[in-house]
Amino acid sequence: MITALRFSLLLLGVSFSRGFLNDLFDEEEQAEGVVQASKYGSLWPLPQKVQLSEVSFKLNGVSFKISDAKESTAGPSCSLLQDAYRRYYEYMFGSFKRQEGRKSRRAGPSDVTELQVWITSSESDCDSFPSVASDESYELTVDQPYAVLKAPKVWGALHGLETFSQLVYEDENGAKSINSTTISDFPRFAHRGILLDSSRHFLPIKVLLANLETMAMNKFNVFHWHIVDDPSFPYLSRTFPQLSQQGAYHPYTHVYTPADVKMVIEFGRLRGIRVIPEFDTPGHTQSWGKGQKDLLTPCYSGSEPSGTFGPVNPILNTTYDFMSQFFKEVSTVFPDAYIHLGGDEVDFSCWKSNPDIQKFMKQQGFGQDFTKLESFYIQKLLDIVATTQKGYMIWQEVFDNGVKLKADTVVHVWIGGGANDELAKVTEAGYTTILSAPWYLDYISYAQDWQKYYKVEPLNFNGTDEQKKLVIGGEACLWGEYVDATNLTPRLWPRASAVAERLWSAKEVTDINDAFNRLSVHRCRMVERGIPAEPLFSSYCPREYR
Ligand code: CP6
Repeated sequence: MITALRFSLLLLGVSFSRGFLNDLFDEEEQAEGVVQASKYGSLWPLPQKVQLSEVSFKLNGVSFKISDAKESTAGPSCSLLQDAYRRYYEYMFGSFKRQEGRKSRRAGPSDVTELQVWITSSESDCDSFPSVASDESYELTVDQPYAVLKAPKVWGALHGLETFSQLVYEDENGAKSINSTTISDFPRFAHRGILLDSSRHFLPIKVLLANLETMAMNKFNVFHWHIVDDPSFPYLSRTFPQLSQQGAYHPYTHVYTPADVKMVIEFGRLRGIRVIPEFDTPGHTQSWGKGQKDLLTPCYSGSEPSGTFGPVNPILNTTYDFMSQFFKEVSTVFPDAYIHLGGDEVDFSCWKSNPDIQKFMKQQGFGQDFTKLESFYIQKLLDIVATTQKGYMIWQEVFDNGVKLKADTVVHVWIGGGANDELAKVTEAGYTTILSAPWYLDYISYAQDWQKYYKVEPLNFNGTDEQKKLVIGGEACLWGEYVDATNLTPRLWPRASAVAERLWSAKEVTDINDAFNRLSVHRCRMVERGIPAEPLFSSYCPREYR
């Protein structure tokens, strides 16, 4: 009985104080790990400024509307917003069909009958793609009879709709309720990403879309699509269709067609999420070699070719002709201003074994320093990609090897040991950077590892304020060796939610117990929305996954 009560109180969330709960629960119920009501309800990630009051209003699903404010610069023609209104209406009240059976009730004096969405900037960005510079801020006032959501751009409005939906709870009679609230919110970091790997295992479009949807629930705004790698090449290139014909696990069932890619990009855009593809070279390219003759370096065993292949062959003109054509296509298929070019973990043993490479090294005066050869390749690749008008992101090794980078390059820090020193070095050199080293979610362990991700402070390195401004965010990485459609979603959520709050909320938001209480309910909300997010600890949800 007391446990059932505890959860109905949780749903009530903000309308009861801690004192009330402390009186109600005995010692055992206070044991560590028991979910308690946070004064911030189930808000996740926690907004920058929240003022909650005890005054509560009812919401009537039959009459409640989300509408464009009269003064808004985005109206009924903005399908991004209209789609979002429909999505959030359904998350709050269920689909229209489910409503039909219910008796309609007239709006009462204590009702919030409408959420008015007001885009204030003359350019709403409704038909644009999000970028690292997008304004994601919003202000939300919940009052009677209207709630008002004000945002300069549609991107802030999307986040504000999610926040509004997180404020809605059911009272003891199951009536939808919301408290009088004022929120002013914006992200701490501009780049808040998730890396998924569709090469080690093919990830069906359905899985990618479900995760974009969940990213929006957590205010993530970058999908880093590590689309190809050694094991398979599922990207269907119009220019080089043989790459996936030969390099995918299956040439029709395990590929992303141009239409599939378009769908992922638009689904993301409608949720304020950028899609940044990664085409990692010169290492991690075994699958490329199957469909593109002479692209990879032949390895030698003594004086004979061994029949195996190494990284991209950096000494042939044909390599650069291929890369030019390939990245020209990629730059038109993916609208984001950035492409991730990889450059990590290049294995030099094959290059060392090859007599033609050795000869080239001598000619160039590289000696035995193969990082110089690696940099030679990357430098040419970066120049090629720069002609497509795209910016690029690269893994940290490219910076470490001293490659000359464009000023707007994003250096991606991933190596666990010394990540803080690396951030200091990269920002001292004046480059923008994002952090992934502490957020390798493919590593699993017993117990609540979300707490480890949560406790990371990305700016804990030695550097000036100017340097710290160059840390534009981070990404949680879920590499694909041990995940496919069967287990990806529960492995990612809610563990990635810990990273979401670290990248969105104020630096001072570090109370791990409060985080546990809010995240437990946030996780149940994801479950209720059909996302099989794994539990944090012993607990139950009012509406379990089925
Ligand atoms: N694949 C690619 C990987 C990894 C990287 N790049 C990786 C390396 C070490 C760990 C996890 C993942 N699987 N292309 C490094 C960025 Cl611990």
